Amino acid sequence: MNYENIILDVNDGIALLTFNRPKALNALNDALLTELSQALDIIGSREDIRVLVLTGSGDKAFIAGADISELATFNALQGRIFAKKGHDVIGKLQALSIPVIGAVNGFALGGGSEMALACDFIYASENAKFGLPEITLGIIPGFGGTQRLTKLVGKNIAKEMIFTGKMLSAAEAQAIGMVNKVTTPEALMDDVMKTAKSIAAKGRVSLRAAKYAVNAAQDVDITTGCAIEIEAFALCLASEDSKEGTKAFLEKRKAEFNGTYTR
Ligand code: CO8
Repeated sequence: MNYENIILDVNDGIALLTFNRPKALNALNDALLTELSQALDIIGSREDIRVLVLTGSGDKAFIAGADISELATFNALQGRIFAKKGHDVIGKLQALSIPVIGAVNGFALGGGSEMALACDFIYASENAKFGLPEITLGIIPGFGGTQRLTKLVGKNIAKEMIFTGKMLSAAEAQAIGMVNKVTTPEALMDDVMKTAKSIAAKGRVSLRAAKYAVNAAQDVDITTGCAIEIEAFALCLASEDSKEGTKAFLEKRKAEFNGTYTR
């Protein structure tokens, strides 16, 4: 499929999706969100894709937010429709059953931080900047930032970031738990791909079950979460991968997971 605002490459089970509007620092316009939604449908339906990595084109930005030139023309109803579209697409990203890594290579502001927050985890380059500066535009985060940031870092830190609109360095974002690892810009993609390859070599069923159970921890009480974990654990035992993983250990060799859902 040909895209104008994103680039999708798949190699060895790893999909690399690059936001590609470098002249606008990869800002999210309506057309980009439509293409992203289509690409996520394709990624979600392809059994050969084990991990998704998101990054921005150029060396300056991951995503500098929603496209302000588009935003400036919206009335309240158009704003509602656009916010809903962003929520639907970012919700689709979060709901992917495969692991998603955000490779944040520069500005991740507004909708850019909100996109990154829907990834399973984030690696960032030293020049990355995170923030929800919407308040400086007289609006508030509209692609899930008030919710996902608050759940991740707690309400007081989220409120300070949202009320002030201030930017955080990659190191500051790591200190509050938004970022797992900070690297040099040159090392970012190598580091992300190394982790992506390590994950892609694991069992597909157990990865899916692990993501499902950890995501549940965000939304349900501990009793329900533990019940979900028990069922997800049991499901793993119905996979070829669990047979291969335990057999390989006992035979003192590396497991070769074939990723099948069936037994
Ligand atoms: N939208 C559109 N264009 C942008 C955006 C953006 N978010 N960010 C940068 N650009 C464009 C600039 O206009 C400029 O274009 P041109 O060269 O044609 O003048 C080009 O990218 C380069 O940008 P700068 O010259 O500004 O580069 P600097 O290095 O000086 O500054 C910054 C970089 C700090 C990132 C600066 O560009 C900036 O502050 N950008 C805006 C950041 C921002 O406020 N983001 C939040 C947007 S609102 C949002 O995300 C809401 C999400 C929910 C929406 C819900 C919908 C209803």
